[in-house]
Amino acid sequence: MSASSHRYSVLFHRHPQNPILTAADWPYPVNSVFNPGVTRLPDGSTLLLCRVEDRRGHSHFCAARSRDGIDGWQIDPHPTLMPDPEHYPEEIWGIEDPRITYVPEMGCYVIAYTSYSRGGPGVSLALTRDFVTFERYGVVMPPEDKDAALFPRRIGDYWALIHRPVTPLGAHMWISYSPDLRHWGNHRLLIEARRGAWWDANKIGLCTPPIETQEGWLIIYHGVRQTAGGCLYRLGLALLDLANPQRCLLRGDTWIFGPEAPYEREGDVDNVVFPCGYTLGDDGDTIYLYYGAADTCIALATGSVRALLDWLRQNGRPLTYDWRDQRRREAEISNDFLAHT
Ligand code: BMA
Repeated sequence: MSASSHRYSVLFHRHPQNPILTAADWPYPVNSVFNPGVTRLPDGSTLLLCRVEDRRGHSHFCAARSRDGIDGWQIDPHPTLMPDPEHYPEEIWGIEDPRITYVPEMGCYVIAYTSYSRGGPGVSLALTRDFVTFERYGVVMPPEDKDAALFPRRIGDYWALIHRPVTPLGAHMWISYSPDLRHWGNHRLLIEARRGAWWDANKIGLCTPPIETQEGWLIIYHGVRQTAGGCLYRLGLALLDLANPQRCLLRGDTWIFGPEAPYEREGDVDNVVFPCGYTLGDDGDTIYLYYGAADTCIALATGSVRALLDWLRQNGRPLTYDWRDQRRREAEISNDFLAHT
């Protein structure tokens, strides 16, 4: 056995300047900044659409732009997108955790975010071309649902969205389809939370939008382990079939990134790493993963898409969901849901 096989591989490296953004950087008073949506703009610069929490506990979004995605951030002097509860009552307690997908066919960015109201968290969509003006599509997945992102192109004729509804049987990842981004159906169970002692037992959710590779859609997801000392948010990997993303080809058993650094261990919510977006370097392989740390600040870790795929090939296991099996699980979940309501 080689020396290296005694250790788990390190797939993401924390940036030495972490945390790269905190509330102290903000041009107006805020409690915390975390869980940013991310995109690379046409000029190569990086835009973070940060979740900003005020001292009421409500969140809005504020854009921060940087030429190299590491420092020199230009932060909008005022909130970029505020909740609009007068027209969108589902946003009365704020908007959270944006995930940005650039959609070439539409020539715009589609932001999937959590709209939070008395009904609980739901999934809303907003479209923008410039991160200055936004067109809201309203709620597309009613509460309780969150952790959603759109695929960048149609699958066949339909847009596809990954999201995480909560049912009495657990908080699993689902995929749904739409002809127009407004009407959603053909809901399919995609990846289940495991049970018991697993790091990703009971509650999982998508992190960044799916990453298109030649081998499939690379998925980074979070698993939530509930312990006597609170929750632990960690990250794992899966791979979906390129042509038919409701087929999960591989899923890793172990987590690949978790709270270790002091700014991840301690904050408003301890022990959380929560990425909502990434950029790819000019080499097409380096992945810059931006994440909220302990619901308090924003940090960056870098890795290699090729290395993530190699790791999955070596450590992932095929989910041999056959179609009937998946149908059976979906029936179980809806029966259980009905039994509890
Ligand atoms: C999740 C989301 C995230 C948050 C995380 C840890 O449910 O609300 O916004 O970072 O919990 O508190």
